[in-house]
Amino acid sequence: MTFRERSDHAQNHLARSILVLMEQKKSNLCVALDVPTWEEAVRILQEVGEYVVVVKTHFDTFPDWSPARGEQLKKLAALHSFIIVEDRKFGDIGNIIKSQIKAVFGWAQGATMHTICGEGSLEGVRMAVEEASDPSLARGVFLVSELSCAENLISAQYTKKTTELAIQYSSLVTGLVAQNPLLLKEPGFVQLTPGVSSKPGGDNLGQKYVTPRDAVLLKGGDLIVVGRAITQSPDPKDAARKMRNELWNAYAERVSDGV
Ligand code: UP6
Repeated sequence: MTFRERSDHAQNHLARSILVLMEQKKSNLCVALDVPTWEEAVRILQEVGEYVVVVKTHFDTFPDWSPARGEQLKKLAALHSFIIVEDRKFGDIGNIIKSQIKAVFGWAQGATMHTICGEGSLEGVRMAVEEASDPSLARGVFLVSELSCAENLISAQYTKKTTELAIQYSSLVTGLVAQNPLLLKEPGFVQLTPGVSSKPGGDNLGQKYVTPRDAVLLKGGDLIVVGRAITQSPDPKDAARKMRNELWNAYAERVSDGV
């Protein structure tokens, strides 16, 4: 199915928005905005904004983060038509997740979270969405169900339970952070797949990379996260353009194969 067709199956508003935007921009690229300074972050966004559907942040890595930075991000998102997802990977009890997600929803439409605290944490998300400043805005969470790094501690049972939670809370859940096609029978979810670079391999801290093509065709990724392969390239704009084309071609191949 195409992303457009899948958007009709989405129970979560943010999933629907992302699936529609991917088709509009002909892009399934999410850039991980992992750069050392805010100035660099803004410069990169101005260069790559047109090629990306989602910008993934780690706001707590910016030493001078403030709510004003969030407002600036929102303006850039409106200008270049992208969606902001904060990759804080929250993992606390529902009462705390509620406050954390509510704060992030001031400037981001999506956030990532672990499911280690179970159902209560998703009930916290429900309250955060209901209490957010503009509840009509599309918002949602990605559940971390698998990780890209070597020897991580997530078990098959944990992944299975996380997939079940995604289905149980499908109005709040945008998709899964995953390395395998876990939600093939649930086309309304978006699979966010990191660990991608033009050259397979990894870094010296356990990160593992596959090629853009393998991320889409073997791992079942819909929205593919690329960080350093773009942000540390000598020409981030050109790297983003090439990555967008490569990922979109792989998606087109997948659709034509009927997957
Ligand atoms: N990320 C992973 N692997 C996961 C989940 N999230 O790498 O399983 C995130 C990292 C980083 C980005 O937090 O922001 O994706 C990958 O960056 P890179 O492409 O520079 O390695």
